[in-house]
Amino acid sequence: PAEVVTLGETMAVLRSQHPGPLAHARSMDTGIGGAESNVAIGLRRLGVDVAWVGRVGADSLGELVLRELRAEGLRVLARIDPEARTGLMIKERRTQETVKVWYYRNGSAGSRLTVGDVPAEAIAGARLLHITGITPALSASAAEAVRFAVDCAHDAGTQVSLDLNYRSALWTPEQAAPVLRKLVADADILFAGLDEAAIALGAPHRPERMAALLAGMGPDQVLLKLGPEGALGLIDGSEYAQDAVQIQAVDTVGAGDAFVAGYLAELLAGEGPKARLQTAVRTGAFACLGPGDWESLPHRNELGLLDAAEGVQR
Ligand code: KDG
Repeated sequence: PAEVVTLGETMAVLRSQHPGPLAHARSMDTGIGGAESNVAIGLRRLGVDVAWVGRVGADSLGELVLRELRAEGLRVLARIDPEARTGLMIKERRTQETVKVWYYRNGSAGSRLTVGDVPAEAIAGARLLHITGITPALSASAAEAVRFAVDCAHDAGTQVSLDLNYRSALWTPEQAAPVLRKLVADADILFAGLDEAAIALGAPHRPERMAALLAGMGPDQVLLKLGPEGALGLIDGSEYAQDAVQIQAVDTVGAGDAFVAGYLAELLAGEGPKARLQTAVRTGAFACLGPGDWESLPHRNELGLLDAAEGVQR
């Protein structure tokens, strides 16, 4: 069985090749993206056996999604939904440093996930279930599917990892807060950015205080992602501060997912908190080095590349 099961929506991605308004882009690159599958790919590249669960439409973009996920070595437990299209995300590189994301995912196949799509046995046989706060925002049936997946994990003693991943295009903080709070209470491992933590808590506080408050709600591992400032962990009652790896970011979309993959891969490998955090900031940095959401994620033997003194390796 897969060591990790994750479920969510993976979309086709179109992205402009050059900075500037999309209205003037004459061509675009195609790809795929989805927070959970980004994590799954990151884990796979670090040696973890992962299953991804989701829906795509009976269309070419759905084929693109499935081909890419399979090519990355994931176990793909997908339903092809003939009644809806595969969701689409467009990335507009407006300036060299800024990317604007546009969703075309309302009523998409991925958002039509239901309890019936959730593989209870695979979750029971896994060591870890990874979910995000995106899926419950997609539809009522997707929210139910996430709840059911968590219940399956609890029944079987499978650890639950949650990334809050608040997306303002999908719901308001007021809508998200109660749903996220319930999920936090059910999670063993929690990942959040500071803004997301403040949404779940109802108000912002100092990072250390937010980590403590979130841990008080249930998870024994709370990881606050601080972007270029690194990360703060409250792990089994001890605090850990981790600096980021300094890089020249091309596109930060997907960095959070990469962080999650790095952390979880080391956790599953039996590493302690420091090693988990060190790999997490490293994989997070890798994700920022290319324009795709996951393509530049490292394989295990590449983790040291960011320290390489020699630019060319022969
Ligand atoms: O974290 C990156 C994801 O946000 C991106 O790949 C697409 O899942 C996605 C979303 O809903 O934004």
